[in-house]
This record gives sequence, C-alpha cells and structure tokens, in this order.
Amino acid sequence: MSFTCTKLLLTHSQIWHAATIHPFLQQCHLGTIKSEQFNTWLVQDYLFVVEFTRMVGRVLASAPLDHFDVILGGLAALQDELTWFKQKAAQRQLNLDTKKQATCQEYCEYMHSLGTKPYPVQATAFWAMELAYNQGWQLPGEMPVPYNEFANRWGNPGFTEYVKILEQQADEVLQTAAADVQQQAEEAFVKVAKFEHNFWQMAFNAG
Ligand code: HMH
Repeated sequence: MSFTCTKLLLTHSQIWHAATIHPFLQQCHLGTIKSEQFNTWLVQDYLFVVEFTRMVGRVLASAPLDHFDVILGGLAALQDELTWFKQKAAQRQLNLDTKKQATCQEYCEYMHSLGTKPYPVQATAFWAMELAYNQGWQLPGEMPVPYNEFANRWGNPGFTEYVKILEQQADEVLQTAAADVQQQAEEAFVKVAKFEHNFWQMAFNAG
C-alpha cells in the first residue's frame, strides 16, 4: 500500500479514535456538557483558530499553485469562522481576551513550527486538523440546540467535501515525497491526533 492519508488513519487508528471520540463531544450530544466546559472550549478554540488561520496562510505560501484554490477557499471560510466565533462568544458574554491554556499554547506553538517543514508535512497536518473536527462533531450523532450549530459548522456536507479535497492534495504530494518527508508527515499526523485529544480533555477538565 502506498503512503497515503488513509494508511495513516489505519496505522494509527487507536490514537485517531482518541482524537475524535471524547466524552466532551458525547456530552454535547447528550446535552449534559456543563456550560463552564463548553465555554472553555469555545474561548480556547477561538484562540486556536486565530493561530490556525496564520498556519493556513503559511501552508498557502508553501503550496504548489494548483493547490491554491482549495487553500484560499479554506482561508475565506476562516474569515467567516473568526467572525462567527466572536458572535458566539458575545452571545455567551465570554471574554476572548483570555490567556491560552497550556494545551492550547503548545498546539499553537506546534502549528507555528510546521511553517519550516516541507509542504507534504504541512498538507498532512492541515488535513488531519480539519478531519478531526469533521469526524469528531459528527460521530456522536444528532446534537441538541445549541450544540447542533457547532456540530454543523464542521459536520456539514460542504466541509466534509473540503476535507476530502485536502486529503487528495496531501496524498498527491505524499506519493512523490522522499521517505524522510513521509516519515515527518507520519510524525505530524500522530502529533496532531494527540493534540486534538488533549484539547478536548482540556475543555472537559474545566467542569
Ligand atoms: C482544536 N482542531 C481544533 N480546533 C479547530 N477549530 C479545528 C481543529 C478545525 O478543524
């Protein structure tokens, strides 16, 4: 089997499971998540998305021209997403001028460090980050109000299609990448999965 995103998911299925199936999301589905837990996630994820947007800007700067359309579409969606996060925080009277928790800070530092990695590594990490939310928010099943709006942001068919194209773009460059670059992409995938798990746990612990 050639080196693909599918292979990474199969090789690291256990850690991917932990990244995408978590009591935080299960309790959103059940409607039992505490507001302190949810609000912690909301504020920290806003702070994450600010740095994620910068990361996607660096991915664009490293990408081949024929990958621009998809990445630019992602950046446009992030413009909307940052506005949306601010609205959601305002509705809940949350202060976004908050310190990053250690897990969020470490994840943001890692995203920054990806900027010096070869493009196939960046493309793999970018895809994994988007897939984590695309799967994570959908796997528990239908979410009640108000969590359905959050689940739909990352679970809607358009976002699912976007993540599939990110996978195709990553696969394309992974095929011809040197073995050591493939190795770095695999390490990035595992690192992202661990950070995703830790991020849910960080919010869950706020209860
Ligand atoms: C922690 N990972 C985290 N937050 C997000 N908003 C995304 C990924 C986007 O997919």
